[in-house]
Amino acid sequence: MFDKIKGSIEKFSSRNVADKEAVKELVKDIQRDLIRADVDVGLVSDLTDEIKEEALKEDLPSGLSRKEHVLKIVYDKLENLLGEKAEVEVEPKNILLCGLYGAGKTTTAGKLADYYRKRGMKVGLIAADTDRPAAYNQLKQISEDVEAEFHGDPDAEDPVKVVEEGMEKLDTDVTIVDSAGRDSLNERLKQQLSDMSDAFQPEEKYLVIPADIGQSAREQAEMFHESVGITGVIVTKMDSSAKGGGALVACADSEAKVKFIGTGEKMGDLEEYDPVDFVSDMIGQPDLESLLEKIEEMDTDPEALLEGDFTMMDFKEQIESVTQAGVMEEMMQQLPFSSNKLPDNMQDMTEGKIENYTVIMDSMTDEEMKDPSIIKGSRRERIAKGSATDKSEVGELVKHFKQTKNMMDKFDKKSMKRGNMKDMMSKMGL
Ligand SMILES: Nc1nc2c(ncn2[C@@H]2O[C@H](COP(=O)(O)OP(=O)(O)OP(=O)(O)O)[C@@H](O)[C@H]2O)c(=O)[nH]1
Ligand SMILES: [Mg+2]
Repeated sequence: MFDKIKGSIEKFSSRNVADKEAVKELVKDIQRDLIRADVDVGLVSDLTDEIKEEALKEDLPSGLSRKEHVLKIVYDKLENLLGEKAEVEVEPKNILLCGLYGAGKTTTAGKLADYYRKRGMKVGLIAADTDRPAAYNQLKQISEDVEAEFHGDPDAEDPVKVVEEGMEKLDTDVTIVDSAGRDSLNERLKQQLSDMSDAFQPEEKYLVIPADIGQSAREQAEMFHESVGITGVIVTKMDSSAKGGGALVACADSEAKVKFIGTGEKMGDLEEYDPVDFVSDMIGQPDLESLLEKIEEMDTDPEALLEGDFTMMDFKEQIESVTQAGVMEEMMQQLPFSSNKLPDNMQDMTEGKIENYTVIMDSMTDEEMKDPSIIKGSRRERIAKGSATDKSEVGELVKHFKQTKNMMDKFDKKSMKRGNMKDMMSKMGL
């Protein structure tokens, strides 16, 4: 789903104008992408209606282009659809895994053990799937792979007894119980999970579900939530199913929240769930970065913006370094993509504009260079006259400076001063 939406957004971004037609097409594309990922049709329809309405009807916030405005709306709506980021505390706890046949419980038990061990916890695994004879060996092997302590009994028939023995034997910070699967959540499974819970007193009860069940994840999550009291969901096989998006959205729409996702068969293939990551990846990091900077800037007091480290003097130096010996062209050539993916304010840095900026800054007083926020009214007029430019160009430069400053204050100032644009670009993930 995420790859597909990314493609649709890229298609929209590469258009010259974000007119009604372009927005309509983007909405149609996203609609198709979401439905293919098995996202509930009702949710898709609500989401795309909202995007269309807000993207076309709302007044444009000043400082944002129509295209940026649309992207921001899409960003917000998708993030909303995908629910909340997981809060995962690394602290001693008992974790009980449950779920239906083949969901990925045993593999996930190993992945969680690996996750907590790498974060300094002493971990133990308990093999409480007494139904399937091979389950014991599978978990034993996994615990050796991830260097976790292990307890199990290949001949045991009562999983509760195995759990109790395991708790006696293991002296671990994080203890994880792998339970048996079923075709469905029947009375026997409910009873077994409830008895194990009573003995084990787990802080976390995670339901493991595979991505390929798509939107029916919602029903399953709610059923387990009601009868077992799960504290979260782990969605596995995100790497091998096109329906992962549908499963994540379905869980976000339920009472049970996604905590981790499984992204492969290896023990390291477990990630904390973070919708922002997915969405940033879809929109494209450089676009998103400049977009969020702009929005942040609009919400901020302009005076406060100028108090940071990066000054107009630095800006001038930086601009001058860019004009030297075609640094700009060289930089563009080294980038792994076409210039239309650059943040707007970089893309606009044509040679002519850079020259103009230099002339305008030459007409500013030291006081104005130190604190460009005072450049208003008559000062702006004087500078425009002195540099034979237009008042609007002076305003544009100040705005451009603020945007750049906002961005620069996040990065290493020294490398900026050296005019090391490449370094800066790599820091921005460009
Ligand atoms: N590609 C991929 N495969 C996974 C992932 N998680 C688990 N698997 C595979 O899914 C299959 C079933 O995994 P198990 O961990 O045995 O599932 P289970 O829920 O314990 O199964 P039962 O105990 O039989 O109910 C195995 O072949 C795993 O390698 C994942 O995130 N990605
Ligand atoms: Mg298993």
